[in-house]
Formats: sequence, structure tokens, C-alpha cells
Amino acid sequence: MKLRVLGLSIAVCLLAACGGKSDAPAAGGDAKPAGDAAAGGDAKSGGELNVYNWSDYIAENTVPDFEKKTGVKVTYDVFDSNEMVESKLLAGASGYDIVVPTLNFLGRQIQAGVFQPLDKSKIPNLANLDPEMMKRIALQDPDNKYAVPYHWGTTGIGYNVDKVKAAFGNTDVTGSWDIVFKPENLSKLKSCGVTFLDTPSEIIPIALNYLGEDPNSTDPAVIDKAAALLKTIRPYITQFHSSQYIDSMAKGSTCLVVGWSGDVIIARGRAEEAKNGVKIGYSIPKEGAPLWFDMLAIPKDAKNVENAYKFIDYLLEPQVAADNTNVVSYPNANLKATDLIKKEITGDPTIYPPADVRAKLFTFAIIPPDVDRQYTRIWTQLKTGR
Ligand code: N2P
Repeated sequence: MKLRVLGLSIAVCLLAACGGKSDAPAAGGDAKPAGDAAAGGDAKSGGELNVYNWSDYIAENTVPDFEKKTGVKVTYDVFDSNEMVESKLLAGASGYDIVVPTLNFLGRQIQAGVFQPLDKSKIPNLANLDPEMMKRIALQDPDNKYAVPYHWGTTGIGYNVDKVKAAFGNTDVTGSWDIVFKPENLSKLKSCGVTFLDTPSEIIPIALNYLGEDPNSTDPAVIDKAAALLKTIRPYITQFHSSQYIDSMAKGSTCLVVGWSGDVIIARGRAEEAKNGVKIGYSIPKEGAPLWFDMLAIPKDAKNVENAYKFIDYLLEPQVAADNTNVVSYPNANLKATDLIKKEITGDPTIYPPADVRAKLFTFAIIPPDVDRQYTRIWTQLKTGR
């Protein structure tokens, strides 16, 4: 297998075992797979497959085992933002056979005609998926026609337990978004490093939800309230990035992140492995937080469609799905995998939120074009400090 980051081919190294060096994602990356099964590879092989997935999102053995089993040669590229996947998909001829956008982005990409409908007879393991979750997903992928859930998760607060304690004394401040959105709080953490995901499509809805507004509001005046709030805390945000925080938290150089559940848990694991004394917590704040699904889909112009089906079906095998969840700490929708997942993962309420917490989670709507433009404007201004 080839893993490509920023257009470079590097040795296979997908997750924690790599010490996080190779999986920095292709933010701004320009990797483009060859994409032509007929042109490449050994005639005896099972052909090729070009996969574009989130960084830090798969167990080390998953792709090599698939290659051994099928003879398919996989090129595996990584990204860390929906915006990047979308720009490649909309430009056309991405060269990918499988991509993994988040459900609300997938929803508008479906509307833009980017994907091919799934031939479900080629994915027998679809039967393993939780019908309740599929119903929820069908709100943005009607009839589950185009996509299959890979992992789901939440967006919340990752924090360095000791540094937050040092800044706030013994008051537990991590259970509320107040720690992030009140300038007098966030300012206390600036010196130990504050990272926000570099994505307006999550941070703006989180800010709106905190303000008691509809997180998916399309009213420009309401959305501007989120912009105003973010402006007040901007001086204390030290980095916008959607993947480096795994390592920087693990090393202790970031003490608060607005980030994705599994990534924070991966950081916690890396710190434990390194025995460096860094203790990391993840909180789903009491005001509520996003719940999202990342979806496997096949672009219309994919060249290796049969192999894409094989890979999707393989990812839905209970043991494969469980191995991935065991490594990346993101839940999956595979009911047959649940018993194969480590109890410390299924029993961790920050990874599998209990019903009372789930009740407060919100999902992202499909972002209409004018809202998208407003989000982008707000984000550029925020990042450049204007
Ligand atoms: C994996 C991040 C995936 C979560 N590193 C974003 N949907």
C-alpha cells in the first residue's frame, strides 16, 4: 500500500504506532491518484483502489490485510477537512474510488451529482448496520442510496487535565462551553496553547448553539452573532488546525482544543504510551455538541468501482469494523461489531455518550450556498484577525 501525504509517497504507517509523524494530513495537499486500473499494476493483481480518507482514522492492519486478501493495490491518501474533499470532488476527476465526507457535506455533494448510487447487492455486510442510525442518515442521504457510514463521533473539548486545573484551581470548568467562549476563561489558557478545528462548518454552529440559537440557522443576522462571539475570544486562540492537535496535545504543548472525540482519545493514548505524565480529558459540554457521521461513497467517475465495493464491504465486516474502532476510538454503526470492541471503549461515556448526553447532541444541516459564503467570509476574517 502507498500512503500519500502532501503528494508524497511514503512508507506505510497509519496510526498511533507511527508516533504520529507520518499522518499529518494533506492540508492543502495536492495528491492525485493515477486512478487508471488498466494502466497500472501487476496483471496478476486484483487491480487498484484509490481511497481518500480522514487522517488518523484506520487501524494499521486494515489496508494491508485487504490487499493480502484480494490482491488489490491500495493507494491511501488522507485529508483533514471536508472543505478540501469537497473542492476535489466538485472540480471533478478526483481520481478517487472511495471518499469519506461528513454526512451534511455528502448531502450537498449528492445534490451536485458527484456520487454514483450504490449497488447494494455488492455490499452484503450492509445487513450488519444499525437500522436506527441508517434511518437518521437517510435524512440527508434519502433511502441510504449513495453512502455507508464509516465512523461517527462528536465535536467537543479536549483538555490537558493538569494545565486546566492549574489555570482554574479545583473548579471543574470543562463541562461547559463557557471555558471556550468566555474571554476571561480562554485567556487563562492562551499561554499553554489553544487550538480550534480549522473548519467554519463546525465552529460556527457550535458558537450558535452556545448562544442559544439554532446551530443550523441560515439567518445572516443570527450567524453574525456567532462571528461576534468568536471575535471576542480570537486573541486567545493560538492555532487553527484539524489534525496536528493529536500530537501537540499528547506532547503537552496544546492544553485545550475544540476538536473531534476520537482524535482527543488518540492523543490521550499517545501520551499514556509515551509515559510523559500528560493527562488528557475529553468533554461533551452540557450545552450540547455536534454529532456527525462520516460516510463512504463512490464518486461517479471512479475507475475501480468493483474494488470500491469490495473495500466497503470489507470495512463492514464485524472484526474489521471493531479493529478500526478499537484503534481510532470512533464508534461505528455496525451492530455486529459491538461485542468485538474493547469494553473500555464501549464503556467510555466520552466515546459512546449515554442517552442523556445524546439527547443534547445536534446534527449539521446541509449548508446552503449563501450561508457557505458567509461562513467562509467570517472564517477568513477570524483567522486573519480582522
Ligand atoms: C479523523 C477525524 C474525523 C472526524 N481524524 C471528522 N469528521
